[in-house]
Amino acid sequence: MDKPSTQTPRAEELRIETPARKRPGQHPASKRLTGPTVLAALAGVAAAAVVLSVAELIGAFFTARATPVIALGSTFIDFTPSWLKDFAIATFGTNDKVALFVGMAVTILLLACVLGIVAYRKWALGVAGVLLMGAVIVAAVVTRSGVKPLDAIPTVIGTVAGLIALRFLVTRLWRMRQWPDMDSDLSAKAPDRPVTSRRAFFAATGVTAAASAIAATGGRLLSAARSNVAQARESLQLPAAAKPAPAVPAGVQSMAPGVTPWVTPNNDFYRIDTALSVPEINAQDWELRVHGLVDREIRLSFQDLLDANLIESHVSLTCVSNPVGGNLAGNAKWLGMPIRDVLKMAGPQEGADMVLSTSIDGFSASTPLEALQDDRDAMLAFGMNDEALPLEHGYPVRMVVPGLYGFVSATKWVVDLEVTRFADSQAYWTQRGWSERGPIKTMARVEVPKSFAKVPSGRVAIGGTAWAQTRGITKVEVQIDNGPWTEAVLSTEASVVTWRQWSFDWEATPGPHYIKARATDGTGEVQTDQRADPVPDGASGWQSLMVTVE
Ligand SMILES: Nc1nc2c(c(=O)[nH]1)N[C@H]1C(S)=C(S)[C@@H](COP(=O)(O)O)O[C@H]1N2
Ligand SMILES: [Mo]
Repeated sequence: MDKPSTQTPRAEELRIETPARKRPGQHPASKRLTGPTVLAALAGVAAAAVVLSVAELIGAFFTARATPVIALGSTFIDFTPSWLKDFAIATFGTNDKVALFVGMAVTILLLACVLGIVAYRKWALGVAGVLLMGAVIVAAVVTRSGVKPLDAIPTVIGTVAGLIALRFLVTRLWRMRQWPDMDSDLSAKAPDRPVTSRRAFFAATGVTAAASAIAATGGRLLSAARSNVAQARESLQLPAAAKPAPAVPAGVQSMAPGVTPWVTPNNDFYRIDTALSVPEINAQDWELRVHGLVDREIRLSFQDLLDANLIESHVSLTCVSNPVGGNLAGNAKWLGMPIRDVLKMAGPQEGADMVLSTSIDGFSASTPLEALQDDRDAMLAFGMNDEALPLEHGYPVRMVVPGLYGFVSATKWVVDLEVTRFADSQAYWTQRGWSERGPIKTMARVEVPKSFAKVPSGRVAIGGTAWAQTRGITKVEVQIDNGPWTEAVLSTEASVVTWRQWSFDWEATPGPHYIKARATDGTGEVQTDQRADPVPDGASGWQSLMVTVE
């Protein structure tokens, strides 16, 4: 590609010196589209692709969370104010990560364009810009939790490669002397350089882009090949529980067709976390450190867990970000070791009232010590619905604490339990404006018919799911328009830590109608109609939906 400056330009490169292209005063849009600024921006984008893809390729040999895109995204997530997180979840649901990646791609693209243009106009300034970007990425990488300083190597190599690519492309732009509006500064810069054609520039850019694509794909394949965590998970044999889950009674499923299955299959279980790349932990390497206000600091291996007195039970998890009527809740059968037993081994000291659990990627949750010791059977779970915990749900080990929203209890990829006090430490979301405690609020959800559905008149089955973990559901009532609150038929209750389904037969008459539902928990308390946003400690209010009967 590259030619020494003494070589005469090839014929194809001379072809561009046609009068049509040089005629002054003729500035058709097509010409401006391939003007120097646009091409310089393109060079910047190609160079950025080199930075990211080379880092991805080299990164296959380092911690996955340390690649530039993941580290930048994760850092962004950590600095996301709670209103924005709330907005992202409300707007994009569990696609919030896709939205983040799209936002990042646009930002990186714009920055790359600017840096390309700057480098073309003033190379030294461009270099400074690229190095600054590299430094920002390195900072994002090395400040990730559980990431080692050496994990900065992929970014450093990527940045150097990006600079070389940028130089390679920008040099070609400088050598193009046919710009009609080239300023004198630039003409002075390249008085005796050979002329390069647009075609040569595009070829160089194409080669750069193709090389990036190959590097990125290679990096992906290489990291997949090097990771055997997924395979190890597949082949894990779950031991039997000393206290198996009670058989699920008949009749837990709502009689209304279309209501969500009572047990949520693993693949359909909602996923909420701050992890942009799912942490991959080898069960053999996993260790749980229990420390803080304890008599004895202890360390637990995965084998210790397998050998423990295991319990198994159905527990429904709920996310604090779930809006009224939302679906950030699921019910599964969990297998694990009671956290009570772990704490007993360590011996919590007088004055402790909280356990701060931390995941390998730095997320943390503050759970009342009490909730981990009482008979609700909080556990360190490694089995979910008769399978090893899926990677996205915390493999190899997560916490499951009945009755508390996930953000203060359900730490996935958990590696550290610090026995402490609410007065002394704060968890991840508490530092971002959410509550320090999160008991689950009583909630009735209408699942059929759907909001704004058109239904035929006559008998219509209304149905859904209600929850108030650890208190249980004793009543669900339905109100049509402004009529009386009428009791729905409750499905069988499996336990107070699982959700409970319900159904209601409605004689529907033509026209628009409003359906409302509310639940009563085991303490006799009726679900509040006081509307509250998810921030800081969970949404409340009655779900109300409109349907049209035809
Ligand atoms: N490591 C880690 N664990 C985490 C989170 C997280 O961001 N990181 N999010 C919590 C929240 S807010 C919820 S609601 C539950 C969701 O668990 P699930 O994804 O298995 O449904 O995980 C909790 N555990
Ligand atoms: Mo959550």
